[in-house]
Amino acid sequence: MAANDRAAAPGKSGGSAGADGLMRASLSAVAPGTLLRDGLERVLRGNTGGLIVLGSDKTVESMCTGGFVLDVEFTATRLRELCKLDGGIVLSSDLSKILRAGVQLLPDPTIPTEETGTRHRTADRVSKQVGFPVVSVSQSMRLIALYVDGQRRVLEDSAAILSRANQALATLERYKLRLDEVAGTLSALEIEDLVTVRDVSAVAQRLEMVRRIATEIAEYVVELGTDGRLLALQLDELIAGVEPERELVVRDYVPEPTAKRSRTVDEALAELDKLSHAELLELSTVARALGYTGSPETLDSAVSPRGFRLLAKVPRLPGAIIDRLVEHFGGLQKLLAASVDDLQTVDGVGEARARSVREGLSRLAESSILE
Ligand code: 3AT
Ligand code: 3AT
Ligand code: MN
Repeated sequence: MAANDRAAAPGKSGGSAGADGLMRASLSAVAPGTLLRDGLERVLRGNTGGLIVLGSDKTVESMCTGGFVLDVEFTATRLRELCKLDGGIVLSSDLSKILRAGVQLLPDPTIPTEETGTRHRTADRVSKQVGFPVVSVSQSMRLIALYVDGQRRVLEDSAAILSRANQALATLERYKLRLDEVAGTLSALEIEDLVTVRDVSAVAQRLEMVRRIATEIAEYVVELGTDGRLLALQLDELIAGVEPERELVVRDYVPEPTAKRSRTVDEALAELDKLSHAELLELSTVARALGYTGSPETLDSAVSPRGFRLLAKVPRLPGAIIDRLVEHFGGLQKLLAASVDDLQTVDGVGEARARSVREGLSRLAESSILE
């Protein structure tokens, strides 16, 4: 995003984005680097205070009294000047225009609010009633707050957010190192056919931990706008391939359905996602999320991968072919034992591709020997 870009409009609650999605979109609309944020910082420095509704529709219109109808292009300096007036400001839903200024907003007074001060009570109620985000700039407390869907977020300066983000990034780096270790061990055990449920659970656990801290950092990136560009690059580099790897591990190991238990790949991924922080630290609960029985003996029982994860490491092998290879051979060990001729019996695998699979797997086997 270029500096002083107009941010994408956040829209309003009740849409498909969901409550968290609207908060994220709203934070992005007021992030550093946007015209709106520039305007809000000017209002803050000007010390006039402000009350700004980020969108307009019939409901917003019906609660506006007094003030002026403007319908002019949004600029940061106009916002600052208009905040010198008493009352609120209404922007168009795409944030491109200032529609009204100096209006008294009259939201439904029965909507509960915990805020104090007429400005902040109004901001809270209007956002709840109309669904559009509302920003208040407090004159007495000198801060900018965003009201979205019943939540209030104070906008912090980038230095404070960056210091927390960098701590999270250092944690992510440590988690990622550990993940690479256990994933490497799993590959080696897979080649030797010595995998236990414990090894799989350890990798699933580490993947999930990395994913969670990465999600946290991604939220800082949104809040930081243009101040978060470097952070975004570091994050992308650290988590490249983590999300696909998570799915591949599950596809490799989700147990075959039995009369008693069955779990699809999507269900297992959702179960992993649902684990609380404490549950994630227990390998037996992670194993249960994957679809295994969670007893202590289970962790030591032997399992074999289907082969999706290692086949995905073979260069230039399309997903559809990987699926057919796994379906045809039924497991990694059979794939490792297959000759070029065997491989060619699979639909869509010609001689060249069979050779590249054969060589790719052999190379993986050599590089993954256990130390
Ligand atoms: P001044 O002439 O500047 O005193 P004003 O009409 O310009 O009056 P403001 O919009 O600046 O008024 O509001 C000043 C304060 O008046 C803000 C708030 O503490 C109080 N106030 C305004 N409307 C209400 C209300 N409906 N209920 C309670 N307090 C109100
Ligand atoms: P500060 O933290 O002091 O900025 P506050 O919640 O204490 O905010 P005040 O009662 O001091 O708010 O009112 C300050 C201004 O807020 C007065 C007016 O310009 C604006 N304001 C308050 N209520 C409304 C409203 N219903 N519609 C439009 N503007 C309002
Ligand atoms: Mn006040």
